[in-house]
Amino acid sequence: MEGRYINIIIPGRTEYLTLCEVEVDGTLSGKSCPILLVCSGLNEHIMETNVARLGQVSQSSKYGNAKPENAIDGNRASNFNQGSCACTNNNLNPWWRLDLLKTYKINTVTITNRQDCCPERINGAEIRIGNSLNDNGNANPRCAVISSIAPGASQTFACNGMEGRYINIIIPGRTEYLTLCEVEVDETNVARLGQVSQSSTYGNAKPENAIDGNRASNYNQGSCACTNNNLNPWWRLDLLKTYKINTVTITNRQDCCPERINGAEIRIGNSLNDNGNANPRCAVISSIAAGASQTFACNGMEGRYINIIIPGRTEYLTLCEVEVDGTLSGKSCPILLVCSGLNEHIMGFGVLLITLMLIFATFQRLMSLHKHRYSWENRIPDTL
Ligand SMILES: [Ca+2]
Ligand SMILES: [Ca+2]
Repeated sequence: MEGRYINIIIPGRTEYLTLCEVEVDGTLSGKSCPILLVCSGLNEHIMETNVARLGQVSQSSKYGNAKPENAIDGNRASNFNQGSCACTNNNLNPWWRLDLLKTYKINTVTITNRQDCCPERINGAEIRIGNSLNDNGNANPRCAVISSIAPGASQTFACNGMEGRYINIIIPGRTEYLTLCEVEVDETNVARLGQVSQSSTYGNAKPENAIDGNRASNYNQGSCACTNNNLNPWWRLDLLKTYKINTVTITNRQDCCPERINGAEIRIGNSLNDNGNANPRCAVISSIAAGASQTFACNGMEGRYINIIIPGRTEYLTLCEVEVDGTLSGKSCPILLVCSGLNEHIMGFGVLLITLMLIFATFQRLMSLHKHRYSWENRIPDTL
């Protein structure tokens, strides 16, 4: 059922209406793509969290009605006349800024370019991420320089966990219009979807403290997991399903003994042999500076379990935060990419039709080959 309003009413009766929680599972209307729906049915995690829409936006100037909010309205419509693109005037160094109101770890920024005119205007634009408002936020560290984006296309830029409250897009050193039809920002930490355990627990430093979304690294802040001083101490995250792991980010304790983490190994796999510590190794941690967060690339290693173990040593294992960037395995949907790129109802349906026609044509061809061979094999004895 489609609708903007969801009412719950007790009709025809004088009554108290008490609702302890109302949760709604739905998708935005008018943006649907038949193939997208098929794929999103396969994989609920393929759609990563877009935190952009939680923020507030501004831009250096506004062309007509092309307000900055149009770039976070959840609509990738890329024809300017559809009214879903933000656009500045033709100014020097035009910029657009998203204020996420608090600091996020940004994995990717996806930008949808205008389709109906002048896609080259975006060329050279920079994505800046950080916590400073110096130069309106344009002086923050740079995630990417956009060389070009095809007309109407959505391109994703990896920012590898850069942290910041502000995300700016600026065209530096040029008098230009800055047009953004949609900006999506993903902060994905699948660790928080899992369940955790560890070889032993020191005091109240329970394993959950390493996935509480808080990197606070002073032990007394109560956000670090810690084992007792045991041989081969380990911590395990069970993601409940198999994921392809891109990176694991570990935050080390700040106020004492950062060297305890040295030599710890990150293990990823589906086996619980030796509590999961026998799974393939993603990395050996040589050291992490006190209070620092270090990211280890696991290049798509697959597994349900992520273990961190200090092998061959009696030690405390202290983890102030473990963040995992990954996607659900075996459910990847290439059609989704095609479809989300086109993102129009009719185009999506067109792709579906073409796909069905191709499958049908292939089937027909196979059948005719099979028939041909069958009749040929039968005919040989006759002709001989
Ligand atoms: Ca938009
Ligand atoms: Ca923590």
